[in-house]
Amino acid sequence: MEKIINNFINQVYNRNKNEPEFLQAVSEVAHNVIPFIIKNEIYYGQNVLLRMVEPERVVSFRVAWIDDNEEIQVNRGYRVEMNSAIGPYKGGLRFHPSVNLSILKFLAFEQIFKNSLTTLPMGGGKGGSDFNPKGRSDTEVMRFCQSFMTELFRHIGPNRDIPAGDIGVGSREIGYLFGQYKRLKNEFTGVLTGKGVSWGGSLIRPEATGYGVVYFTQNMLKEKNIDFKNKKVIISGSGNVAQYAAEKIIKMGGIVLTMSDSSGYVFDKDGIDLEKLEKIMTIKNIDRGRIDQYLKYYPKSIFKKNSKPWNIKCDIALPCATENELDKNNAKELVKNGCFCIGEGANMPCTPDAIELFLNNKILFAPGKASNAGGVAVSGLEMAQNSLRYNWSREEVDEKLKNIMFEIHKSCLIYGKEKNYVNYVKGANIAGFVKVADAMIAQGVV
Ligand code: NDP
Ligand code: 2IT
Repeated sequence: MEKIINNFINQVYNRNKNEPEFLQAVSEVAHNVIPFIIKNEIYYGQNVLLRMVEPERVVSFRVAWIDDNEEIQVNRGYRVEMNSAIGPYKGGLRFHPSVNLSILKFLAFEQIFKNSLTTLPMGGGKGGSDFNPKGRSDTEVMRFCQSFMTELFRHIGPNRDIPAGDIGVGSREIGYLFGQYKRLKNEFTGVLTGKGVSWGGSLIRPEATGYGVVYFTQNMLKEKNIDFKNKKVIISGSGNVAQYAAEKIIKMGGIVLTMSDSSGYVFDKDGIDLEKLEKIMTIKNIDRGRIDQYLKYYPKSIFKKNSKPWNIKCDIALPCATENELDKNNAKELVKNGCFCIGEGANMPCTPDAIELFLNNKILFAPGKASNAGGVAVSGLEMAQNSLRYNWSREEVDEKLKNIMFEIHKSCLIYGKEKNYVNYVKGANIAGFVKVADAMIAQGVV
């Protein structure tokens, strides 16, 4: 078995030598899915996984724009259209200097399985640019977004490919992108999700990823008759996902001890309550500042520069910043300190050897493609509302989100249950695979 898996991974490696993040994501899926394919005749011999790792289409384009000093800037834009077997391409846009094809292909590949798990009809895609919004004025961001969309608009559409936000792309950027799309096409359609509520957005979409991570984690804890009450939780990141994960945990009676950004983390031993979280939201969303400004308001807390929070003693850890932010040493430290549950809010935040350590220690471990699927799930609900030309209430959307996270958890149990343990990684990978593979086989070799 190991030989067959390694042959497959080598084949993918030979075609994608300079794409370590993409190979990392493919390798994890291959280890779970290939043994399943071999055991199930309908998939055997169809080369479905080999087809899935080849994007249906990748577009890469120049994004030229003029900054506030009237200098011409050039960035690179991308859209990776990975798989449309079960629906139009769907996935976020990331604006960050680290963006390259490897990162977007890993994200688009993960998105295939995540979107399949949501129960909604969405294929997998991802895009973005190496543009760095940090330190840029609103008008610079607007000019960049307009230039980016002036090329992207010909590749997307409400029935073709529907982008949304990710790192560096929030409501401000979605607004500028939508405005330019509408102007170019002269059409008001649901081509992007994460829109403002007064112009086609869904209630709860900003909260959905963070809330969803907490709902999924709650489902895992419930299996062990545990809840969030009085549990010490450490969170990394202080962006969209981290903020709403923190809010939901606080409301469920948990104690949030840390939040972070790329400059370091804050540790508040008294717990970050809703009022303190409000301050963090102002610092990050309105002032577009750094997390250490928290100390200005709460001087008794601690700021650790250029560090990650994983050495703080906790019950539950939610990595909500970025890929590969939690390695094997961090995992060892967490387990040693008594942490018994990890819920990935970010995409692929734990390295493969960290995950192996968690699984070997029978830690409750939720992989991002299951636990952070609430964001894209509510994006799917936003698409449904746009098609209906109707809006559901906050309560209705929240209830649907809870149900979807419950169903994803249930799907993980189907394929992930082992003796006295649930391997959610295996469960999510196989459950996500089956639906897409069935559709691909039904649609022939395309
Ligand atoms: P935001 O841009 O809102 O926030 C990102 C946060 O992570 C910030 O605190 C940022 O710090 C930090 N961060 C980003 N890059 C790095 C890095 N290289 N090293 C350390 N810290 C970093 O993004 P989101 O909250 O939307 O996304 C966070 C994660 O969740 C990503 O992995 C994303 O793919 C994933 N995700 C997002 C979804 C969504 O709906 N938004 C849905 C599902 C997954 P700083 O402010 O200093 O940059
Ligand atoms: O990684 C993700 O699932 C997202 N960034 C959200 C994608 C979406 O289309 O809402």
